[in-house]
Amino acid sequence: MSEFLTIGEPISLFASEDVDASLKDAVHFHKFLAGAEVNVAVGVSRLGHSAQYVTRLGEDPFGDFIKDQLNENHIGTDYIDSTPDYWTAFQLKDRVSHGDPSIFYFRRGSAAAHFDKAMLDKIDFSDLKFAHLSGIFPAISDQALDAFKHLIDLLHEHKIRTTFDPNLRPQLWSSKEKMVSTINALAAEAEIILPGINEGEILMGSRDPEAIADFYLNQSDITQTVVVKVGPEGAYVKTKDGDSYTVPGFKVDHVVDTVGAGDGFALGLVTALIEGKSFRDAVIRGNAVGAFAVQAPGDNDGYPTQEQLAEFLAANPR
Ligand code: KDG
Repeated sequence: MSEFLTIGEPISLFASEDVDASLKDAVHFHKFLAGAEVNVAVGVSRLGHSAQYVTRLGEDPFGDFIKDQLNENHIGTDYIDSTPDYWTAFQLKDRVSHGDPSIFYFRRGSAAAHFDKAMLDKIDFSDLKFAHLSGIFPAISDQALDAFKHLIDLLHEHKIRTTFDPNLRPQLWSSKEKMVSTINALAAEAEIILPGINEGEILMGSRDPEAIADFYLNQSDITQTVVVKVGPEGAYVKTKDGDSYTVPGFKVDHVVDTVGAGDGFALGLVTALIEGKSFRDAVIRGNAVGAFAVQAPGDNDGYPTQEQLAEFLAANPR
């Protein structure tokens, strides 16, 4: 088995190369592997840790592309099956000179949305050290939500450490109320929760990092630490025993694309914890991988190797 596992919907991403052109007008696109959870698996593997990715693919060119990408990135595919009945998802992303790009999905009723939870009973949990969960997979269908809850039960049974990133995607939910109540209930099952500051406003009506952390720490005995991502300023950490601190982010001269930075943060944190680093050092690594991510056009193409990360941290000491 692997040290790391995640479940998600992989997506073929067509990222526009035409700066500030709308998706309607853009003509040049580059194809990448994307999907929040697979992004994390890519980065974990690039940093030298074994990773398994759980999903369902369609039997189509996008599914074949994703299989190739997973193999090239040395990500385990033991818990992936495929179906001829549904397509593999894809998405378009525009290229902007400032701010966050817009995304258009082609994913409703996808193969991953028809994930068969019986696959989860095949998982070998023996060497697993961490599982990363995100609010996207449970949003894609009721079937995926049901499978996600089953995976949470299995992770608890096997006493596996978990991170949860709310990753709010309002387009995927039938209502804001359902999104908020489901995401907060799922977050309560995780040891470490990684909300973004903008998500706090939607999930508990606050942009105050401490109030966001307190909400999650008070709602569950399972949650031990909350890390609120505050963008380029870094991350605010609060633990169950009341310890709190802020870890500043790294300055980046030229931001190419912000998507994938949150996933980069998660993978930096998780890999450092797998390696037995302190929580503060894990947050520093999370910030560092986030800084790498925003300098590349795809979601995960900027994530560093061990050598690149070590060089960066040596040149930018904290
Ligand atoms: O976090 C990056 C993701 O937003 C992107 O890869 C696509 O999974 C995706 C999603 O649903 O937005």
